[in-house]
Amino acid sequence: MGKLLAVAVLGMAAALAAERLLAFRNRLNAAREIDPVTLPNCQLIKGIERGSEDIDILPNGLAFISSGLKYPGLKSFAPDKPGEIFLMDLNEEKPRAVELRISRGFDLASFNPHGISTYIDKDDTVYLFVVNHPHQKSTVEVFKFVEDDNSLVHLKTIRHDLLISVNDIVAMGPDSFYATNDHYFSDFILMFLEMFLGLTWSNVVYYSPKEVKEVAADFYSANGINISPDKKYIYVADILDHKVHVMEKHANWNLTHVKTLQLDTLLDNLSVDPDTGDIWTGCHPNGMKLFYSDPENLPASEVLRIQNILSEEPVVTRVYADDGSVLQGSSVASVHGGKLLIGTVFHRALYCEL
Ligand SMILES: [Ca+2]
Ligand SMILES: [Ca+2]
Repeated sequence: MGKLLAVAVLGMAAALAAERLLAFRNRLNAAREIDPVTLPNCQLIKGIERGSEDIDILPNGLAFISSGLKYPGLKSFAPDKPGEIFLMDLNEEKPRAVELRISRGFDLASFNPHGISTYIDKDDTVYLFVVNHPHQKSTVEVFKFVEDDNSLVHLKTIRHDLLISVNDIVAMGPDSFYATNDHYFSDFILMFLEMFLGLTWSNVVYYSPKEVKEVAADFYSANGINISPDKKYIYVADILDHKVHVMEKHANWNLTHVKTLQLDTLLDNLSVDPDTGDIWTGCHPNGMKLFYSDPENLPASEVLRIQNILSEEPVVTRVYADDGSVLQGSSVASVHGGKLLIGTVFHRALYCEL
């Protein structure tokens, strides 16, 4: 009888593990191969070789690019080098990426930049918010951008118990923002278990010096976050659920769910075209390839444009797709005046004229 029970328990455990493995493979879209979509006028950006995870473009065409992310479980081409912020002026005939100098007093050695967001104050001061992972923790760094000097002046480091495993942010004021926590845990093994078990413990947090609170919850893994041009709606990408959530923003900063758009790809960061309101996203068609990063089977890139997300029938267009031979692991796509920048988690970046 004892042996029968042992076999039954083992059998159930094996069946559960197999079921979880299958669900996990589906979350990662592990079976998906892509059809390429090419764009005629693209070139790789010189000087960006080890990531361009997030890109934010000011209305005047200046683009900020975060580079050099070290993220648990993902590849890095320069694991010992600190991260950087690049600037690109899209008004130039042939835009170049220039590394921004960061003011003294900030710990550059542990700089590990991830999601970014810009905010322009009433006095035209430009603030750059950067998710940072010094020593694999999560902080939000607030910088002032000094254009004449191509530099960033560090203003403050924000830490909070609710900012656990921050992926991206969208600035709401000079010292307030919404942030996504892509996991409940920040420890790599626990993060992996959280994903493997399919727990929906990821959330969105609102931060201001006066109040910090969870404003949306129950995501598999909330990743990119951005805001509609009329400032009424917040968009959240759930990377492991292959969805974009539209949330309504209220006066008390709470968010309520409006609608969900289901896609067939792992959506990373979300950008919004300020002129049209279209959402542009950098996506990972197959998350398994991103984690394995096998030189024989490279992680692909995919850029989607979502038009009229609030309408009954939003239009989703695959603008660009590559099997990884040009660009591996696209995480962001941002547009300005007919120009498109595509960034990646740990690889290069692409500049295209549309
Ligand atoms: Ca961002
Ligand atoms: Ca991201």
